[in-house]
Amino acid sequence: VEASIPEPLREAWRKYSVSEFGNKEEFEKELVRHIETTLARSMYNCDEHAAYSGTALAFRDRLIIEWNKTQQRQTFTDQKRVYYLSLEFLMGRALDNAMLNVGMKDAARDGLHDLGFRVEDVVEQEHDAALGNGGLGRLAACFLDSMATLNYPAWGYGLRYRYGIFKQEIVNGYQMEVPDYWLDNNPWEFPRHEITVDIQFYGRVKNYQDETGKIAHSWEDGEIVQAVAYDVPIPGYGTKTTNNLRLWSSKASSGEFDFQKFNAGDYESAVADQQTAETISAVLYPNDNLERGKELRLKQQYFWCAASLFDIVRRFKKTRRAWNEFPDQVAIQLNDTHPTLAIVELQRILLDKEGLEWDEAWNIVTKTFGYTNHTVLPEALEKWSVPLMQNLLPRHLQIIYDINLLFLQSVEKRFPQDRELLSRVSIIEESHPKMVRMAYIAIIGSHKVNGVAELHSDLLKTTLFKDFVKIYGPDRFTNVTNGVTPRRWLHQANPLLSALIAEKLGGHEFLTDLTLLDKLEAFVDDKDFRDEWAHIKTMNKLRLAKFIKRTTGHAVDPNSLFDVQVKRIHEYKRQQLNIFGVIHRYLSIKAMSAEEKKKVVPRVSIFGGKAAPGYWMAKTIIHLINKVADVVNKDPDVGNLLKVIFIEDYNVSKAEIICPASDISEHISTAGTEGSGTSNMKFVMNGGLIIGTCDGANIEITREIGESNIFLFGNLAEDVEELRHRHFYGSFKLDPQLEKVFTAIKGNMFGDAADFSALTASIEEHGDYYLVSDDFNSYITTHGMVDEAFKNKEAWLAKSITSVARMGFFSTDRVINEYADSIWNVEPLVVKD
Ligand code: BZD
Repeated sequence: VEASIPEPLREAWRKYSVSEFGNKEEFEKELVRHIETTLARSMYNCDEHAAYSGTALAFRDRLIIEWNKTQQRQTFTDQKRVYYLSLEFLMGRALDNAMLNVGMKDAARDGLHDLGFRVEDVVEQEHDAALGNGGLGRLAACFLDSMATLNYPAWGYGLRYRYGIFKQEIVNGYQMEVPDYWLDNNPWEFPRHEITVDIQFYGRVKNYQDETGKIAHSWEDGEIVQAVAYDVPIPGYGTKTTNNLRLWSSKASSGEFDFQKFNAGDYESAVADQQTAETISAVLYPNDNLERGKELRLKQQYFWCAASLFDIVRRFKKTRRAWNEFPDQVAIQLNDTHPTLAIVELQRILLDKEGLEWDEAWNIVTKTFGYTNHTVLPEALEKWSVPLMQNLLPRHLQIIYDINLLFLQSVEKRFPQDRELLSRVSIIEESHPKMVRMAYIAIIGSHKVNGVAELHSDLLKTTLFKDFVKIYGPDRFTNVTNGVTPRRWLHQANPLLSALIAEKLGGHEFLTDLTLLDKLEAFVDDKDFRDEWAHIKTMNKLRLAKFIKRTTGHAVDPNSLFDVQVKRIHEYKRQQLNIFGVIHRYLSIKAMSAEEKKKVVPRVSIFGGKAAPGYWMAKTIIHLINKVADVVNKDPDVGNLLKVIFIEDYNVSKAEIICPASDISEHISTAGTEGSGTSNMKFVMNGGLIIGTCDGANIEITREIGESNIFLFGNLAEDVEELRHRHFYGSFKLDPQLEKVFTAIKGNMFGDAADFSALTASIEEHGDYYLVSDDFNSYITTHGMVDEAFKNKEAWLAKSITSVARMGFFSTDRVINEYADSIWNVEPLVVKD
């Protein structure tokens, strides 16, 4: 609906148009106004939480003013936009980020101080927005930051889950899951109750002849659920651009249907329908890298794709352009296969609603979409059962069959008589029941497919998607190595280091051109600089030590070597390798004489991460870590030489404290299994060194920072298959040092050995799929080298500084520019003041 104010009246609007606060006093005025009126509090009952809400509202006003202007600008210039479709946006906290991005943190700090608050405490009041599982969701959040900072006209589209990723509690060493209800008092979203889309499910397809005599299809009956838009402003750093993240919430449609139910006195059943509708956006699925084929998940996917596509098409139609211009105006990026139905939905809209011919429609579709793959793990590849899809989305299944038919015909023409090839690349897997392979739709329906690190993209081309490379040629497949936003992961998480770098480089320009970090190398030998660098690491370790003391009760010594592994718990990420290594270290220390102990480098092994609630083996790993901690931390033979800490409920805001405080962090996945990894980048950017396998982005990090600045170990990806084969068909021999570790576990050293038997058996008896035993020796030896290196403080510092100086490549700004140039073909919209 157009609701524009007529030109003669606009002068009054302009005169009274809201302006944003520009200094400390104006900020204070806004803060007090919000506390006293919006929140109905006063100076007599204003606690830190109210101060947080007031501050957030003041900044929110600022953001929305710029958001409005940005949207007007983007509409006015009418250039191509990017739409990033992701089921997950792991945003973390927004306030600190907003203050830093708009450059008003100092004003806020001083203003809050005048009114009796510390900005650090106020920032702490915010609940993390945790609409994601791990790397994939956090990558989407970093992308939003970079797209806004680089002034790209870009929107994110996602789901507004009522419950984000669960909160993890550790009870007697076991993980417990508690729901994360986060929406009360969330100041960062704007409900757009006027922006709604009706979404259809179930029903049937009717074929009819249209006016021209052609057979057409319409999808009829079934259920309607309403999608309501909630907008979250995304401020760029040091720019006026404030982009939009649109999250859809589900609601019962207020249509004829339930109206009748209410009228017929069927009140309870009408309310129940309402709740069923609201269930769609109720909860984020907590599995990472595992597909379970639940109908509600498919409903979520379609609900979100259909609402987003409707919105995008509506915006395009306002421009009154011809349909063939759609791909010149719209680029849609699929964050993994979760939004693959968007491809089918756009084809359906063009065919059934807009009346285009198949070929013309399909040409538009394939030019519009790009698909990013994040994993080669077979258990993570999305497949949906044909009967399920037939029932929920009957018209979409028809279209999928048509896409498949035309695709297979074209393959058959190019590779006649290759039945094997046809069955391998068919979208439909001929199993019982038949399954729809979503990745194949995503490949066939996109113009570019990318992996997230070089090794990963190579593996896609030579294994999973090999046949498609043969069919389409290599150009459809490309690599865009991941990154992280330096605004959150350096400037916000590590203000001391950011300030020191700015002092040396003469300003904060490196935050928007991270390659400028290379200028730091000139100071590697500067004594004062090195001292300050070392001092900052100590301060950050102290901050983490305080946090650990407060949350776990354990005192850790900041002079120890802090060894960190924080990420989702997964067998392929091999936290079990790490904890077995810790046990090995523990046994070695216990066997030492007092003299020998004097040479030991004291270590704190820090773990954090959630296990998917149904992933038993991952939960067993958490249990073992906690049991080992119980024993080690109170063993007087060990004292400060080894501490084991499990940080409960690892999330984005905890990562901001943990990353700057590590000496060494662990990125030790079985070679060839980790798509990229992104915490590896965060740790190195903060002056920590890493121990890692030749996997994912570790390889490119090594190339950038130099082999002498990283501790690599373990078998290579190219050897994995052969080793696995040998485990099964040859003889399996447990590594002798690992055997000692297992003997300790089986002797009940860490509680009832039966609790851990699945874990040891997976290695000894079930083929050691993740090569823990094969890599154990190399892992232990390399940790010995880490200890030796840490003793030489000066050499360690040089490695730390040099590595940071060479991390410029891993900014998401570089990543986004690559997507923009090679996949999206969009230009930034630069803003003049
Ligand atoms: O994506 C991760 C990969 O495992 C990392 O190697 C990579 O760095 C990041 C970013 O590209 N994948 C995920 O985090 N995947 C999920 O969280 C996920 C969630 C739901 C369903 C399937 C996977």
